[in-house]
Parts: sequence; structure tokens; C-alpha cells
Amino acid sequence: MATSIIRAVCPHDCPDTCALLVTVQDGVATEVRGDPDHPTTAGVLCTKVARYAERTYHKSRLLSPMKRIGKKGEGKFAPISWDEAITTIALRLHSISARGGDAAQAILPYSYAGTMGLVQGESMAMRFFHKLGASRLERTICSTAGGEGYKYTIGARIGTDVEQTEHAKLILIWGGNPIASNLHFWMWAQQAKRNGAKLIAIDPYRSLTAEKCHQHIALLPGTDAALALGLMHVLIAENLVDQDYLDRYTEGFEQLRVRVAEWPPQRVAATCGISVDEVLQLARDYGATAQRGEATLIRINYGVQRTHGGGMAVRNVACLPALVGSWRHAAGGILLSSSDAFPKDRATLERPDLLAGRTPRSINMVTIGDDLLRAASPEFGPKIEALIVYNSNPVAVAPESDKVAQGFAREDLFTVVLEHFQTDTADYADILLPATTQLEHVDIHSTYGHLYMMANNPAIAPLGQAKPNTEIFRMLAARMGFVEPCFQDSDDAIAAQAFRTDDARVAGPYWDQLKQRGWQKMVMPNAPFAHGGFPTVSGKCALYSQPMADAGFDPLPAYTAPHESVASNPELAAHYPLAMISPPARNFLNSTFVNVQSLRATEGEPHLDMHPADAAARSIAQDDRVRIFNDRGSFVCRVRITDKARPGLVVGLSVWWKKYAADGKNANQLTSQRLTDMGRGPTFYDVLVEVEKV
Ligand SMILES: Nc1nc2c(c(=O)[nH]1)N[C@H]1C(S)=C(S)[C@@H](COP(=O)(O)OP(=O)(O)OC[C@H]3O[C@@H](n4cnc5c(=O)[nH]c(N)nc54)[C@H](O)[C@@H]3O)O[C@H]1N2
Ligand SMILES: Nc1nc2c(c(=O)[nH]1)N[C@H]1C(S)=C(S)[C@@H](COP(=O)(O)OP(=O)(O)OC[C@H]3O[C@@H](n4cnc5c(=O)[nH]c(N)nc54)[C@H](O)[C@@H]3O)O[C@H]1N2
Ligand SMILES: [Mo]
Repeated sequence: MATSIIRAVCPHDCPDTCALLVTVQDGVATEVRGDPDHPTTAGVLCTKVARYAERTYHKSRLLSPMKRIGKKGEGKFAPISWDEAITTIALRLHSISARGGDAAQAILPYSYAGTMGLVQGESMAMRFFHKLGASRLERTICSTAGGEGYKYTIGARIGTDVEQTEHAKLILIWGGNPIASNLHFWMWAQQAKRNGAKLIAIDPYRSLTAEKCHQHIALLPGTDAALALGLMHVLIAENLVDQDYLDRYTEGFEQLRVRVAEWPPQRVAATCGISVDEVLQLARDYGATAQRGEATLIRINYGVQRTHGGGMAVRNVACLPALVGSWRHAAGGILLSSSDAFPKDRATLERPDLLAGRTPRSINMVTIGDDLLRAASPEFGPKIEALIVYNSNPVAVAPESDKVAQGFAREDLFTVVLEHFQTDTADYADILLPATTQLEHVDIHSTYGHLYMMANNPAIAPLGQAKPNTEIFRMLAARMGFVEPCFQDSDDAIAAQAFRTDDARVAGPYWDQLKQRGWQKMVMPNAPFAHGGFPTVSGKCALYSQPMADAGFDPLPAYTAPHESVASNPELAAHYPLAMISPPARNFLNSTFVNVQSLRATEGEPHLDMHPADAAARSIAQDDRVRIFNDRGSFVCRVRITDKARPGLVVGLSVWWKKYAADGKNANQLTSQRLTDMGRGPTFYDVLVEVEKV
């Protein structure tokens, strides 16, 4: 038997981007392991990706192009040839774009990070849509609110090197559940704990992670900005700040002092639904650890930015390390994302120059529910007539799902879906195309949780008739008569274009070596802001931000209550008194892996966690079936009565495929399309509901 080991990369939307070793025997992938030599992967994979072979060879893999033969959403298809599929799509797109002017804007790509690969993500696909003049998609469904808030304060999405975590003495895990969603950070945090560090979780829910920290502060969702203001108040009032660092490397401290004077611990405690003591103790722990000369690290994750004031919340928290001089330590500071450590060459990958002076409108992926139902108008432009979905499952993951499904069900909408499986979205396709998985194609990756660029080599031949996304768009480009040479670039050639080789962090051509070695660390200083040098306009940490003032924001840290809260909307709160959040389940990756039997079995069935007091008030008993509802919709699942959910909060771990639920629905029935303060992001955790027994 011929056995080989192939170097690959986990493609999923997770900060860890693990280095994989794939064992291949006679052309079949028999095992997927974490590379023991990769510094952050360290030979460990999560339960999901350890099952990657099971997912790849799943009996339900899509292996042939298909066309719809039933009603939209019914999921009935018949196989067709690639030639028929490509011809059908090209004719339909041509019939729209040939009307001339900006008619091609009636075509919309819809994609996200099903694969994080720079080749199978937005390379050939974007070239195709740019040449066509299709509507652009604002890819906002995850991280734009916090990204913007963080950049106003720090200057770029860079921060502490995760490999330094073990040297921190106090770690605030703020709005994250790393045991589920950032496992390799958690491994470093465990090492820090063994070295004597204290771990504190700040999360409305006692998550798997919060359960294992020394302390858990269960604030109300969407109140983090107020907690950060209160911490700054106490740090300043009790003189726990690093005045030398503030004087040299920050701007606006005097204005900040005035602002945070408005936020005494009593006000903060009342806003956040926690005790005055919790506010005081947290500030003293944070300030005193720094004054002892020890590193305090904040790992802020995505849970903080999914409510109305999410951008400002991240901005406020990002001010804290500068106040106590925490950036002086390599293990200090804050980490939201490492994505700006990578000099990606988007212009070469995506070729916006192919727009040739046209400026198509942008559609926000968060509001796809409303936008699919909009008629043509001077403000909106043409009605959306064709939708090409890849690397995403909007019918399951986008907010206000009743509207999303209504839009996808439109008879006059032409929908193409590139997928591995027949997802909730695929059920609505007119043409469904089989895509290859990471084991079957080439890719190159940057990451958002560590500092290694990574190469993915194909381990096996494509299954059935599956093709890489790139090849599908290459075929479409050829059929549409697009002659630019970039439409002939191979995947290997695209991988070699992904990073700017003139950037010192990359230091020249990389791809041929990377393919062999698997990874390469970006060249970055260890304690990046120990001596200031923030990539902001002023070069300082912006406690006061002039660019924010220019953009119409409060230039100082501030607090805005969630859209759906007693403070913002008492009338709504009287009807729907419970806040609902729907963060990721451990065994799923967004909606990916829900169809893998072994992983779904571990999660059981869709459920809602509810505090005993809230359950008693509604005569709800353990394991009852309950209906969760608000004005946008409802879904039914089983209740788990537990004090993991704080009073007033219900938690539905997500994102379930609707077709596996008793009523064919999921938590996104209830979420809203309202956008965050910054970055036009989603407000998935800014939702009021009521719950009743069914
Ligand atoms: N297993 C697994 N891993 C994943 C994913 C997955 O679906 N499954 N998804 C990946 C993706 S795309 C992302 S964006 C990340 C998401 O993962 P994280 O960055 O960890 O973010 P969330 O899971 O959304 O939320 C984390 C915690 O924040 C809490 N939270 C909710 N609202 C608030 C709030 O207002 N304030 C505070 N302080 N906490 C709040 C939730 O209860 C939850 O426990 O993980 C990635 N990794
Ligand atoms: N209620 C609620 N909703 C949420 C969230 C939440 O916490 N709660 N989280 C939100 C967040 S943070 C995010 S990032 C989004 C994620 O939303 P999506 O980006 O839509 O992520 P997935 O649901 O994992 O769907 C990705 C799809 O891409 C497919 N795919 C993977 N690789 C490839 C490939 O190479 N080619 C093709 N053609 N397809 C591929 C997978 O099979 C999968 O069906 O969901 C958001 N929705
Ligand atoms: Mo995400």
C-alpha cells in the first residue's frame, strides 16, 4: 500500500487555523491529525476537525451538478452535466448583464468564510464578479463592528502574540468561549494558570469556559462598554494607572478622565446587572497586577460586538491596556484579531480594476432578508434577480430568517449554490454545484488568531465530479467570454499572489517553500506597543479619537444600551422580557458539521437554556418543549433549566440546520437585521423574546 502524509490546513472560520497532517493510503484520506510541530496547533485538534475524514467522505456529499425539479426550498434535484450547468448559469447571467448600463447589479454574490482560504475564498470569484459588474457584498456578518472599534483605538487589528499567553498573570476572557471557539488559546491559558495566573470570564452565560475560570462576571448582554467605563473610573480614582505610559503613548487622557467620572461603580453595576463589588474588585485586580510589574492580558472575542453598541464596547475595552501600561509586556495588552499582521494582496487576488470605472452598489449581507424582498427603486437600484452563493449558508445563519427564506423562495430569483452538502440554503437552489473540500484543493491561509501563514496541499483527488470554487468561476468566465489572462491563473499561481512580497513581514517569494514546510511566522515585534508606535493617525493609543469625531461618533469611550432592552425600549421589554443569545455550540462551526452524525449526536437536539426562576414564572419544567417568540417569528425546542443562564437571559446554542429541528426553524427566526453602531455588523445577541410551554 502507498502511504503518504500531506501537509494541510484547517479551513474553518476559527482563530486557530490549525496545521493538519493528512494520512493518505492508496488515494484515500484515512486520518487527519494536528501537526505536533506547529507551535499553536501542538498536535491537538478540536472534536470537529478530528472528524474531517468523516465529513469529507460523508454519504451525503454533493458529487454531481444538479438542477431543481421541485418547488423552491423543497430540496428536490436531478443530476445534470457540468456543461449543462455552466451553460444554464452563463445564459441567465448574460441575459441580465446584456441589458447594458448597470443592469448587472441585479446579480449578487453571497459568500463568507465557509473556507478561510485566500484562493477558494475571494480570488477567482471576485475577479468574475468585478468583470461582470455585479453588486458588491459587504461581508459584515461577523467581525466588522469590533474591528472598527478596535482600529479607532489601536490603529489596526493586531495585538498580543497568542504564544505569549502562558506568561500572563491575569487573563480576562471577555466575550469569548475559547474551549469551544478558540481551543488553542485556551491551551496557552491553561499553561498560564499552571504558572499561577488568574482567569476571569466576562460573559452573561456560564459557558464551558466560564465554568473553568477562577471567576465569572455574568453581566447583561450588550453592557460591556459600561463595564469598561467603570473599570477606567476606578483605575483612575484609585491611582492604579501607569502615568508614564499614558503621558508618552496615549492621546486624550484628560478628556477621558472627565468622561469616566460620569461612571461610578454604582451606576456601572446597575447598568450591567452585577454588584458594585464585582466592578471594584475587577478594576483592582487589573490595576494591581500591572503595578506589581506582571502581565495582564485581555482576550476579547466576538461575543462583545453582537449588540447595538458593539463597536464602541470593543473600543472601550481596547483602551484598558494603555491605562495600566500593560503593553510594556510581551504577554500584556489585548488580542481581538491578528488579521492585519498579514500583508494580503487583495488587489491582485480580487482585481477590482476589472470594474473599469464602474461603481456597483453594495448590499450588506446582514440585511439579505429585506434586500431580497425589495422592488427596484432609485435608492435601491435594480431588484436582485440572480444570487450566487458559495462558502456560506445564509438561510440558516442570516438574521430574521423568515424574511430570508421568503426571499430565497421568490419564483423570479435565479439562485446558484456551490456547496459540499444540501444545506438549508442549497434547498432553494436552481442550480446546485458540488464543491471540493480542503482535502481536495490547493489553498493558502492567513489567520485571525496567530501569526503563521499556512499552506494547504491537496491530499486526495476531488470526489465524484466536485470542483474547486476557483475552477467553477474559471469555467463560468470562459463561457461568458472573459479573456483577461487572470481568468486562466492556476490555483497554485493564485496562492503565490496572495501576499505582498515587497513587505518586510513576508520577505520575498514564499509559496514554493511554504508548500514544503507548511507554515511560516510573520516577522513581528514581540511587545508591539511597549514603546508606543500605534498604527493610529497620531501614533498613539487613541483614548480620544479625532477620526471618530470626524466620522460622527463620540470621540471618547461611551455607552449605548442594546436596541432591545428596558433602557431603550420599555414597551417592547414589557411584551418580551427575556434577552436571547445564540452563541456557537461546541460541536458545530457556525452551521458547518451539523450534518455530521457523530457531532450532532453529541449536541443532541436544539435546546434553550433558561434560569430556574424564569422557568418557574412560566410553569415550565425540565425538558418541556417550549416556543420562543417575538414579533419577527418563533421556533420550538426543548428547554434545559439551568443557572448557567443568568436570570432574564435565555441561551440557544447554534447554528442548527433548520431541517433537523422539529418545526424546521432555528434561532435566527428571532434575530433582527438591525445593524451595530460601527461597521454595519449584525446584532445577533440584541434580541428580546418571550417563552411559553407548547
Ligand atoms: N466550536 C465553534 N468554534 C467557533 C465557531 C463555532 O460556531 N463553533 N465560530 C467561529 C466564529 S465564525 C466566530 S466569530 C467565533 C465566535 O466565538 P467567540 O468569539 O467565542 O464568540 P461567541 O461564541 O459569539 O460568544 C462567546 C461568548 O460571549 C458571550 N456573550 C454573548 N453576548 C455577550 C455580551 O454582550 N457580552 C459579553 N461579554 N459576552 C457575551 C456568549 O455567551 C459566549 O459564551 O468562533 C469561531 N469558532
Ligand atoms: N444566531 C446566530 N447566527 C449566527 C451566528 C451566531 O452566533 N448566532 N454567528 C454568525 C457568525 S459569527 C458567522 S461568521 C456566520 C457564519 O455563517 P457562514 O459563513 O454561512 O458559515 P457556515 O454556516 O459555517 O456555512 C459555510 C458553508 O460553506 C460551505 N463550504 C465550506 N468550504 C467550502 C468550499 O471550499 N467551497 C464551497 N462552495 N463551500 C464551502 C460549508 O459546507 C458550509 O455550508 O454566521 C452568523 N450567524
Ligand atoms: Mo464569525
